Amino acid sequence: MKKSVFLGTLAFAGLAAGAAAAATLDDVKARGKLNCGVTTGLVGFAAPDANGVWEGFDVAVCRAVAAAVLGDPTAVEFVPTTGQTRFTALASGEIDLLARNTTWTFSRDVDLKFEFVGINYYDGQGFIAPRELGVTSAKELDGATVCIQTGTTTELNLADFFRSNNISYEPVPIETNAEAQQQYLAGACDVYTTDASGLASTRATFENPADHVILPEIISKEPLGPLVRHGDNEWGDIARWTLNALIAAEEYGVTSANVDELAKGTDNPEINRLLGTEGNLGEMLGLDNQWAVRAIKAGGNYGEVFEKNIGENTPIGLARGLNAQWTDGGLLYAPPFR
Ligand SMILES: N[C@@H](CCC(=O)N[C@@H](CS)C(=O)NCC(=O)O)C(=O)O
Repeated sequence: MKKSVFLGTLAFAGLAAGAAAAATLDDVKARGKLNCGVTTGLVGFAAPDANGVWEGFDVAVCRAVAAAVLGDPTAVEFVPTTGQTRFTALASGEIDLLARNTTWTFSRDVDLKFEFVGINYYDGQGFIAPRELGVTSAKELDGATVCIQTGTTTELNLADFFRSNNISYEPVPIETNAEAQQQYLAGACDVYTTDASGLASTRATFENPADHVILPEIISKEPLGPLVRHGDNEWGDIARWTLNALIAAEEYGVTSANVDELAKGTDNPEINRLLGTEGNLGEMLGLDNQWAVRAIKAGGNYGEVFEKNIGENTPIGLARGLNAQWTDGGLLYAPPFR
């Protein structure tokens, strides 16, 4: 008797979990739009262009997911979030996906109950200072005022770094990157600290970028990646494998230019499974077999997205570094498409 009640409860819990698991995909399809959380603006990563159209390296993740799920990379409602508001926006269901240079940490994953679906940029925290200050190392910053975005890992790492080096600082808390930029340029703080990619982006918008130096210390690991709510594994799978599809596409030489041609079939079984001419991976995701073709066409493979938005030929000027493919000495490594 007891046993059957117990089993009944389990069966019910199973059904409830099944219903929850389908929720985000169904919601997105019913709405016809993906609600994607991004920054309030970080050039190269996420910012509206002159026509108000969002573009950037993180924006590309939103567009690829929208293309995979809805067949339209423009079917995205971009929701600007700050370091403080991003997690509430995701937890409350205001957004379906957060793609906003967010560091994958234990407590965000486990305690805040999110699911990081991968890493789209391996980063670390750095410092920028006016050249005229003559500082050559972060260890010389004893007593400095430091502009810092609240609600970030940056805040916590800064405290750790100064404490372990036995030096002191005065934080100047700010909410957005735009505010940081303004305060820093106005001299409200001696230095600005954030993810090194954010520093490169910020410096690129300065009138005289060469008047500012990025100090040599990288004081933390900041694996940045998109995340979804914990507990909706079906939706998490879609986001995870869309990002993996962009990474794998680069590894296999599938680009926005040749994807249509390769989607007719190739001699490479992995490419065929990725592009849906062999197997039924799309169906396993609850999508169709062209999902990855559409994701890749949206903004190109990972390498194309990188080069177009933040690469060495853009004002941001970031080298691939750790973000090169594993076959090129980097850390990018998509699990097998099989
Ligand atoms: N990766 C860190 C920091 C993220 C962060 O807030 N970065 C800043 C500077 S790179 C940013 O995105 N600012 C854009 C904005 O203010 O909307 C975290 O996850 O806590």
